[in-house]
Amino acid sequence: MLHKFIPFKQKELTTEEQLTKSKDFYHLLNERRSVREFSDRSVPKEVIENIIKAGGTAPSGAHKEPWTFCVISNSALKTEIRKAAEEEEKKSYGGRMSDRWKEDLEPLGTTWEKPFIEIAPYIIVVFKRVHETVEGEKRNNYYVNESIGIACGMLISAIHNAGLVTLTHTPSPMNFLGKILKRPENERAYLLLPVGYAANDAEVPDLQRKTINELMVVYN
Ligand code: IYR
Repeated sequence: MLHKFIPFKQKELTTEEQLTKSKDFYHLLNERRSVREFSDRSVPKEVIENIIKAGGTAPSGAHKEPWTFCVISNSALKTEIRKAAEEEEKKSYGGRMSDRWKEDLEPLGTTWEKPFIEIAPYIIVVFKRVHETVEGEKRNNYYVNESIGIACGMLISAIHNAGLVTLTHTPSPMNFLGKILKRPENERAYLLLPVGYAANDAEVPDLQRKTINELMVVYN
């Protein structure tokens, strides 16, 4: 059955406002960096809730919203997750990743050690819901990877906008997360994000982003 449709009122901006707002937003996002060294400074719970709500505004295939955001602040759980993640990472860095892959990671200085999982006040583990069960019947969701990728992008932007830092951590394989967090069988771990403040002595690599000419191809 068709949804009830309601009028859509677009917020009108002047050209000047469009120019300023688009530039300011770009500058804001351009300041975002993946940070690997965290402080244990606490973050208000309501800020985390607002961030999660922002992630949940993402578009999704047939509006199925195929995501669950698990927010972990419990120390024992964080320790358990860190241990399990490092076990997988040790195997990955110790041989599962190709030599080329390890060469590509070398300039970033990443290793199998993931202390940020325990130090950051919050860990968000994003799960994708591959199907729902309606009246006992399995129903697949649509464009799950696209939908959840967009939601994570919005979540990361919201984290940055709130003056916090994060890192997209992808221990591989990630199925230990579903087990530790006792998620239902229709959910698969997608991304692990520590959230908090950067350590005082945190450093990031001096990276350059692609220029507009490298990013954009125009067809007039
Ligand atoms: N998942 C590992 C390895 C890793 C892979 C890529 I591609 C990175 O950009 C960074 C790390 C880890 O989280 O360390």
